[in-house]
Amino acid sequence: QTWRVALEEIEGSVQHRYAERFAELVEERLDNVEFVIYSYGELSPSFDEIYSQLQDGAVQFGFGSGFFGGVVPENDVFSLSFVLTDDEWLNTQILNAEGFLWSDDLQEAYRDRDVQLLSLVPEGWQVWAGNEEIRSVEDFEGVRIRVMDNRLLRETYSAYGADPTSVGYSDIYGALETGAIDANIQPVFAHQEMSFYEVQDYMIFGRHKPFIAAWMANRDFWDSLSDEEREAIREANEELVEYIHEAQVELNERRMDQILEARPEVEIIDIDEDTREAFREASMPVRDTYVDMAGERGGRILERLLEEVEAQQED
Ligand code: 6CS
Repeated sequence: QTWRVALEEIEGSVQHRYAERFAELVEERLDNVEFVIYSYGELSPSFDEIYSQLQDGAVQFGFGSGFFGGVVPENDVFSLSFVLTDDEWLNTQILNAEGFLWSDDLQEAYRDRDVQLLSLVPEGWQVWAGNEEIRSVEDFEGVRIRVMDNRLLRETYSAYGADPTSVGYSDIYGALETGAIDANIQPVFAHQEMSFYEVQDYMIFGRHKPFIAAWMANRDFWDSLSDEEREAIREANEELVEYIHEAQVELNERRMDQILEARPEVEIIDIDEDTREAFREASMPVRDTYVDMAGERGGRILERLLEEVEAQQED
C-alpha cells in the first residue's frame, strides 16, 4: 500500500527532513508500505486544500502549523509567544512528553476534526526579519508585518503596535519586494529557502517562540491500522524527536551561514533579556484571546502545557 504525505514546506525543509526519515523508519518496519511525499506546491499552494485532503483521507499524513488553527482552534496554543522556555531541546521534550502530547484534551481536539495528532515538531526559533531595525517593542510601531493567517498572531503584533497582515506563504517574497509589507517571521531555514533574506536587511532573534508544526495522520486511516502498524509509526515518531531536533539545529545554522555568505550586509540583532521581558509582558493578554477562541478545553490544554514547562524546568 502507498501512504501519502503532504508538507507545508519545500524540499530541504525541516518538514521534508522529518517526512523522509519517518518514511525510511516505517518502511524498514513494515514490508508492504511505500511512501510518497508531496512538498509544498506539489498538491496545492492553498493550505486549506492540503488540510482538507488530510481530513478526507486523500493523504494519510501531513503537517499543520500557523494556519492550522482554522481547522483545530486548540492548535493555536502553539502560536502563543513566551509559553515555552528559551532552551530548544527542552521545548522539544516538553511538547512530546507523554503527559502533554497524549493527554485526552489535546488528542480529542484533533480527533474531533478527523485527524490524529502524532507528534509536535519544533523547527527552530521564529526569527523576525525586516527592512527596519527592531530592538525594542516600540520599534514595532507601524511595521507592516506579515503573519500566518491566525488571529492570535495578528493580536500579538497589534499588541506591539505593529500593523500585521496575513499573506499566503508563496506570496511573501513579492509582498516584501514591492514594499507591500516591511517584515515577516520565519525560522532561519525558511528565510533562506524561500529567498526572503534577499529582500530583508535585518534578522532579529527574540527567542519568543519556536516554529511548531503538528505531525498528524488521517483519523479514520489511523483507526483502521493494525496494532503492528500503529506500533511501527509510534516507534518512528519517538525516534524522530531527537533526530529532528538535531537536524533542525544543524539545518538552521547552515542556512544562516548561507544567508551571510550571499548577503554579508544582513545585520543580526539579538534581543537582550530585559527587552524579551517587555515583549513577554506585552504578549500576555493574547493568552485570554486564545482561551476565548479555543474554549474551555483549549484553556485546559494551555494549563497542561504550562504545567509541563514548569515540571521539566525543575528536573
Ligand atoms: O510562514 C508560513 O506560512 C510557513 N512557514 C513555514 C516555515 N512553514 C509552513 C508555514 O505555513
